[in-house]
Amino acid sequence: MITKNLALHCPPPKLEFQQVCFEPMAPISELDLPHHGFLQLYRKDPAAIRAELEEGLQAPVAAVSPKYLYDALGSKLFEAICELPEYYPTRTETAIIEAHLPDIARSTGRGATFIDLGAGNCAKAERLFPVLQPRQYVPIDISVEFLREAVERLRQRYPMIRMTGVGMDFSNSLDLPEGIRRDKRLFFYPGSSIGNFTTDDAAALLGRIRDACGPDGGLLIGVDLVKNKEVLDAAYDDAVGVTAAFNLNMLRHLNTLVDADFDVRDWRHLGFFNEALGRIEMHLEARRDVRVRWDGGQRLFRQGERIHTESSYKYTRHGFLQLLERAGFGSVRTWTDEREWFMVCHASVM
Ligand code: AVJ
Repeated sequence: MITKNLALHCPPPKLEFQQVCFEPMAPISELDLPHHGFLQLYRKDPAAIRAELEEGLQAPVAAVSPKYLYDALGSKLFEAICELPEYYPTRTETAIIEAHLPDIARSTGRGATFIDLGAGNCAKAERLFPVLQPRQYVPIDISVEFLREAVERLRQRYPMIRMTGVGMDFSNSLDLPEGIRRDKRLFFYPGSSIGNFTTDDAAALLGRIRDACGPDGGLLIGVDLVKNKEVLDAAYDDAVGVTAAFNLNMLRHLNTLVDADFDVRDWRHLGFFNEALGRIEMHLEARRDVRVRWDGGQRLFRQGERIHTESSYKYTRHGFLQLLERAGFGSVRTWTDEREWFMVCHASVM
C-alpha cells in the first residue's frame, strides 16, 4: 500500500482558471502518483459565466444551461428527486444494474480505470466497486465542493482503491490530467445525463469519450427511453414539488453568480414531455411582469414569459444504438427492465 503523504487538497477555490493542484515535485513515477487526490481544473471564471448568462437571459426565448441547476443545494435537491416515487430513472437504472451485475462485469472486465462522469455523490459507482474492482477511481463533476466531500467520505471506506477526484466541466473537453491511468479506461455515465445534450452534441460528446477511451476502453452508460407522456410528465413535475424546488433554486444560484435580483416567488416551475421533440423541457415562467437586474444587464419578463432551464432527451433503443455507432463505438451490449423504461449499455471501442 502506498503510504506517502498525499496532501493534494486544494485550498478553497480561488478565482483562477485551469489550475492543476499537483505538488510540484521530482519526476512522477507510478508510485508517486496520487493515491488519493483531488484535482481542480474547473474554477468559476466570473467573466465567462457573466457573458454566458447574459447571452442566455437576453435571448428572445431566454435560456440558461442546466449545469447551473447544480450549486451545492441543487445537488442535494437532485438527490431528493431520486427518492421520489414519480422519478423512476434512478431506481430503474439501479435495478437493471443490480439484476445484471455479473453479466455487466463480464462485459466490462475488472481492474479498470473507472472514470465517473458527473459523479455527484458517487453512490452509483460505489455499488459497482465490489464487482468491477477498479484499479483507479476517477470521479468527475462540475459541482466541485459537493464532489470533494463525497470523495472524502469514499476514500475512508475504500483505502485500497486509488481515487483521484477531478473538478471539471467535461461537456467541452475530456482532456484528463496526468495521473489518470490510460489503460483499460471504463467511462461511466449513468442516469441518462446524456439526455441533457441535443442529439448532435450528444454524438460529439460520445465521440470524445470514445477517443479518450483508448483501444481497450469502453463506456457504461444509462439512457432513459421514450415512454407514455403521463409517466414522463409526473417524473418532472412531482406532487411534492421537489423538482419545482430544484428548478427554482437555479434562480438563487443566478443571484449569487451574477448578483441578480430574481425573486423566486415571481416564478413558476414547468416540467413536461414535448412529444414532438422527444424531450422533457423544464422552464421557469414569470407569474407576473417582473423586471430582473443583474451585474451588466436587466430585462423585463412579461407575465407568462419563460426561461428554458433544461431539456432531457429520451431515446428509443434503436436511436441510441445509432448514436453510439455514429460516435465510433464498435460493439454494444444492452440491458433493460421489463417495462423497457430505461436502458444500460456497455459500448466498447473494439
Ligand atoms: C440528471 C439530467 C439526468 O434529466 O432526468 C431531474 C435531471 N431534471 N429532474 C434528468 C433532472 C429534473 C436529470 N438528469
